[in-house]
Amino acid sequence: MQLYLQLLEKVLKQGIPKRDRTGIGTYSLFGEQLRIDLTQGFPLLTTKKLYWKAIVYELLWFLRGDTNTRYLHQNGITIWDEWADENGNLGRIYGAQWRSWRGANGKTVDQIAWVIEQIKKDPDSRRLIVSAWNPAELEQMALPPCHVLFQFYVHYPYLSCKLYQRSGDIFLGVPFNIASYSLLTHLIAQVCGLIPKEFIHSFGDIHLYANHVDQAKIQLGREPKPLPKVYINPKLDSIDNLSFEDIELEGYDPHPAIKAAVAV
Ligand code: THF
Repeated sequence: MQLYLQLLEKVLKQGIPKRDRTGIGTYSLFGEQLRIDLTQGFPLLTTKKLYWKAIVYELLWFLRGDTNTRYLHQNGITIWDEWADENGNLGRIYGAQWRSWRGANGKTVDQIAWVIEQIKKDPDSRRLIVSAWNPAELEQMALPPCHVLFQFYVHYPYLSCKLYQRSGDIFLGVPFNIASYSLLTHLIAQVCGLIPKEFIHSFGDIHLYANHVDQAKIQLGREPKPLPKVYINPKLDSIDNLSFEDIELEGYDPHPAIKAAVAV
């Protein structure tokens, strides 16, 4: 994950001071991109310990079409609590848009089922897209989507994925986002009979919060370790049968976690 560390250093050194919605203040760059080779190991940061269980359950939660923190809580995950209302609801965020986008005449679109079907039926399609950015429903979301749109690309027997992220919290969120979409690429590849190849991560505003600067420097002083590997149950044939046990992480031996406060 040298690429991530290089980008972290670049944002730290070249980011422009910028005010933001949360009032904390950031150092920010616009239009950066990471191109991650998924055949060289799984891109889970080794220079600090990431909470893998939270990454997996959050993705399973999106894929269930769920937008209430209950399921996350049942699995001990609290990363969405700051934005939820008193009943744990987050409104029409990722899960709702991925699995039941509301269209005209009350018709809903299951974008995940659709994109899997298209990858199988028409792998050369240039429309293998899932969008969480639904302008008509932004006001019904606790937080407008940060990871806005992703596209798959089949170069048989490989599958690649590109994500456009409008806003990226480089110290806290981005390592989660990289792992989450890399895992999604592994999962979609498995159910489509393909091999994960590249994850390309494009950013709009990528920023380091002013209260994460010391943590970023600690991390940059650490030596990366060999990447872990992820194995998906080879019998998994549908995204709707997916469970935590279908995903196995092997060989993750990171440096210790580094605490940082999340900006709300
Ligand atoms: N808002 C901000 N400011 N940053 C984000 O990364 C972010 N998200 C989601 C929505 N809004 C965001 C929420 N995802 C953590 C990780 C991911 C989150 C929110 C918080 C976090 O605090 N991680 C800690 C420890 C987690 C734990 O142990 O419970 C970490 O050290 O990684 C990004 O999409």
